[in-house]
Amino acid sequence: MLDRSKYDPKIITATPKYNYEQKIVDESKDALCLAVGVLTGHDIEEAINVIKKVRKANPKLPIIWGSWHASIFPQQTLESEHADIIVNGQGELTFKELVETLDKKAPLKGVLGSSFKKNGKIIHNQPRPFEDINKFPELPYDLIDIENYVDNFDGLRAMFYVTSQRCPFSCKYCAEPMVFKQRWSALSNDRILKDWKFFAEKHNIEFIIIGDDNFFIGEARVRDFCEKLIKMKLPLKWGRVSGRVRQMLAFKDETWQLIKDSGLTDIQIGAESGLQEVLDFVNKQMTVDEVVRFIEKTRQFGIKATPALILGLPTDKFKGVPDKEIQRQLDRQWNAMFDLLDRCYGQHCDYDEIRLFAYDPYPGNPLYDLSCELGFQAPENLEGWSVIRPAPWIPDKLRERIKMLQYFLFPYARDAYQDRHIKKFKLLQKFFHKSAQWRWKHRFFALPIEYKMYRAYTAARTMLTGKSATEHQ
Ligand code: B12
Ligand code: SF4
Repeated sequence: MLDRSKYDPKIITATPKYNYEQKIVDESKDALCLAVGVLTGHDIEEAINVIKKVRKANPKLPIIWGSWHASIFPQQTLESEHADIIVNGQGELTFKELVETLDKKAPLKGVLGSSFKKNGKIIHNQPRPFEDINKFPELPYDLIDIENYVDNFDGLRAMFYVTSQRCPFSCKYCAEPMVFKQRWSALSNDRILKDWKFFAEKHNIEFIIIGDDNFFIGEARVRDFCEKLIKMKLPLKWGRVSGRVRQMLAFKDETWQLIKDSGLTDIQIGAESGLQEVLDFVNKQMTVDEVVRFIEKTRQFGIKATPALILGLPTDKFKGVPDKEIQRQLDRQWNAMFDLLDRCYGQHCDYDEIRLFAYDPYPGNPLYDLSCELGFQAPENLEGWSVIRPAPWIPDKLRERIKMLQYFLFPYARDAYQDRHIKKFKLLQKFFHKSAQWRWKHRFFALPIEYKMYRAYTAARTMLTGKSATEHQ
């Protein structure tokens, strides 16, 4: 967004690939400002560590916080000594204006979408209206070393790409509606495909990982995109795309075929829960039956679907009831999850991945407010948010079971378990596969001896190879 004839912006990604802390400190010495983009959680600790070093090298340098955490907690973030200015919501125009204002040493009052500290007082400017992202200039890829951002996806050189900003829906566990007020804007298809051509031709990128909240908004947009992509015959595939069940089920079969023909490999969906009342409570706007139909649809077109499920989502049934009743609700969620998975995969465990999580109260949404009512202790300052605290109503035993399913049972139970898993110790692998399928079928999870064996086995491998258990999968 900055005028390159006046400013020399440096983009430094926090990656272990190079000593980014030192780079930031060095660049900050004669800079106009340091801006950090920080999610809630561990990012905060990392940012504070760097900022402390920067403050030593250049105590007067204005520090700007942008991205999710500062947008959800503008006041609390600015109460910290580690922040001078925050950007709330869409950052492009606000950041540009802040830099220009700082450069002119002009007052920050009136810079829409920002808040700042003056003589110890916190001042919140008015919000900035959400802007169509096609009005922003093309991304200046020359500012980064693209090789540092190339990922490996199933052996392919992969690049992360975002085609749209935000989401028009309002799930009750998500901060999007609070921060971005259900706005949505997508790049034109021509602009996206120009970037993809550049990646494929200039950087030999073979796979695009889509980072959008919700790629499949507007059937006409999707069709046009796929038709153009097919025509261009680019040597790349795309995937890891998030979609919503009900919206995609409404697509015509020809659209599904186009999506498949354009090289899409997989779609990620928030299946969330097997209990309809939970889906309704979190305003998911879909039914359990629709999830089952969605899995069938993707199977029909040879596209992989990755459902994500959450256990321990609180509802109004958790309020003012004894622990025994909460446990009963958790058991209902557990059983309904297996009922749903049986309907989806009872015949074939032909999934690539099932993602399962214990609910963590992330801030900025109605479910988080309910969590506080249910005894969740919210951190009182910026530093406190470095660690995501667990929901107090989810017992350790359930957390352990969730881990067992996520890391062991679901990966091993799938039909194609051997494709992804290491080829050695075949007998042991076969035993894991059979026991995982048996446990799923009988819903018997006590005495998880083979899970303990698996953990010992992956711990030994991690020690020998330095790779984590998830990397082995
Ligand atoms: C892709 C993605 C990932 C990727 C990559 C993450 C990364 N660090 O780049 C992966 C899979 C690794 C990931 C992991 C996690 N993610 Co994630 N992820 C996303 C996703 C889908 C897209 C991010 C993106 O690039 N958006 C597109 C850009 C354009 O939007 P943006 O990032 O919001 O940026 C705009 C503004 O926020 C602002 N802005 C952003 N940065 C900055 C910086 C400055 C200086 C300024 C001024 C402004 C500014 O301006 C931007 C342009 O308008 C978002 C949802 C979403 N759509 O944002 C969730 C999201 C960011 N993830 C989230 C979470 C919770 C996580 C995890 C903690 C999950 C987990 N439990 O492990 C981890 C944390 C990993 C980490 N610390 O980085 C939450 C964050 C909530 C929060 N309170 O912070 C989100 C919002 C999802 C959600 N709706 O709840 N994630
Ligand atoms: S969870 Fe996904 S679909 Fe729901 S509001 Fe958030 S981004 Fe939108």
